[in-house]
Amino acid sequence: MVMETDTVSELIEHLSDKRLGVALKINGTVRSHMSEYLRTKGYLEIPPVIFSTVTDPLNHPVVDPSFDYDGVKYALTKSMIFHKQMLVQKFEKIFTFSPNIRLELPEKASTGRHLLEFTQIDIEQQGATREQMMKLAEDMLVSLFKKVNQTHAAELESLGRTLSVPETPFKKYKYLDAEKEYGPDFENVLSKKSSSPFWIIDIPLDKREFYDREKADEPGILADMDLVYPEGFCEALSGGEREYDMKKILERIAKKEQTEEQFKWFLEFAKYGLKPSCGFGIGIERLVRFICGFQRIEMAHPFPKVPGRRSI
Ligand code: ASN
Repeated sequence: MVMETDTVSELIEHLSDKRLGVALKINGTVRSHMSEYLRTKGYLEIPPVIFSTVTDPLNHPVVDPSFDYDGVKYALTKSMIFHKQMLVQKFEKIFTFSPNIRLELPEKASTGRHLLEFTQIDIEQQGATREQMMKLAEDMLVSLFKKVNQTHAAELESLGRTLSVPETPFKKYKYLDAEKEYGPDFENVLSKKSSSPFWIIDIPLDKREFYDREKADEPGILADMDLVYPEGFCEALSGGEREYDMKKILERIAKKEQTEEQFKWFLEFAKYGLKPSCGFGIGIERLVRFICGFQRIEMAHPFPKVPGRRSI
């Protein structure tokens, strides 16, 4: 396969597109509003981790970038899940704007919502339940959409976009029920036919990594949630309650045929005891894309890196 390569003239054209200017202004409002919203509720903002000995295995195939420094192998952060779980032991309510590198396979280019480099706002709370965190996400997004409509009415109009403020609580679908009714592509199908964001909950254990907790009353099902944007924009957020039982963590790693060595420093930390927590992450560029109603995510980033393309 011959990969397409970005040219400087394409970059100049992209940087000159008025829609990018709108997206960047809205990106600023998204960050400042969510940051203030969370700080007011007692969440502590922590700096991002760009590389580490341990990162999220992700449960889907990506190319893994890593490097050796002074005899230690480091990976670029795919998500700060383990760092969130470590920090939340001490600081109880945390959030971060976390740059993530996920070198997705070229076929992901067609989704219009994957970038190899993006930022997520990643939140975690000690002792919280999934339901509490779902309410936090709903209220925060509603508050953000109101703010964006107030602050950026003229800009949204210039894009021909009407941003509806959804009613809460958002609709919930159980993963297996949705799959049964709408088939394997249920997220896309439901997203296209919905006019308001909705939740997919109770995700089967094999679909996620060991750090998400199995429901006590439903073996094989995780206390997880994904939020899906309407109008075909698809996934907005993923998260869940975390596994804190060391025995179960080790069983889940073995079940996936992963090695304890892969997660060594997190597992050593976990031996001191983990408290229950729950959290989620929202991709910022996907959120900006949804707010602006862009067909593709590239318009939400000045230097978009698209799977299967040689980017500048
Ligand atoms: N941020 C997600 C979470 O909190 C993890 C991820 O991005 N893979 O569950």
